Amino acid sequence: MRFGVKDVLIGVDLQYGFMPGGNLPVADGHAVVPVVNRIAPYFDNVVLTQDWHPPGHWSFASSHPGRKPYEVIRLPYGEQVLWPDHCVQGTHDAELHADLDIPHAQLILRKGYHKAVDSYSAFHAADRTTPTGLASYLHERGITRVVLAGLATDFCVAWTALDARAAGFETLVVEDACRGINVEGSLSNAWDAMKDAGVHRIASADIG
Ligand code: VGL
Ligand code: ZN
Repeated sequence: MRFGVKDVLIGVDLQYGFMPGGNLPVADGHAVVPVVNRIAPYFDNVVLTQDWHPPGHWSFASSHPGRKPYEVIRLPYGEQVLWPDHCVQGTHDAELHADLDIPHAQLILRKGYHKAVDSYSAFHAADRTTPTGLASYLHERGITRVVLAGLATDFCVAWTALDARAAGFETLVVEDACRGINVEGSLSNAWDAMKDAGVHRIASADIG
């Protein structure tokens, strides 16, 4: 597969916080870094996202007395999985992995900075209404197709993929360039939802 000026690779949350040793580690998460490095040069356009929470963010279990990480609670905008404190603004945990080698990345998009609402998706916060501006940015640049890689498959990658479809982009997920968290079946649910929305599943070996 070949890509051109109307395509963008979005590298999702390739941060220490989601790698082994981080605060919200995704099993084998670091293994996607060389895969993303290999495919990135085939793209004219690359955007990287960065989960970027203020201290005391409402998605943190520590912000809800008596609650533990990975429990689910109801917040005004819906169900919220509670996470360990992670990717706090300005900390090492929030930094992009130093082995990422994508100097031609054009935009680093931060998300999750509103204290009372999570943002798995790079397009909208979890209230489904507060936008990040990414859809306008991509549309204005004439981009029609979004290719996704990164962490975690079942949260930030999947929600970004579903929003990309809703915003009218053709959407591909590079399966082996992603890893999942998988809380209570979330990984297979995410693939089902992406399939139903018309998201295509490809392999990194298809690119080049
Ligand atoms: C993510 C949980 C909480 C992700 C971010 O990047 O998938 N997951 N914050
Ligand atoms: Zn987060």
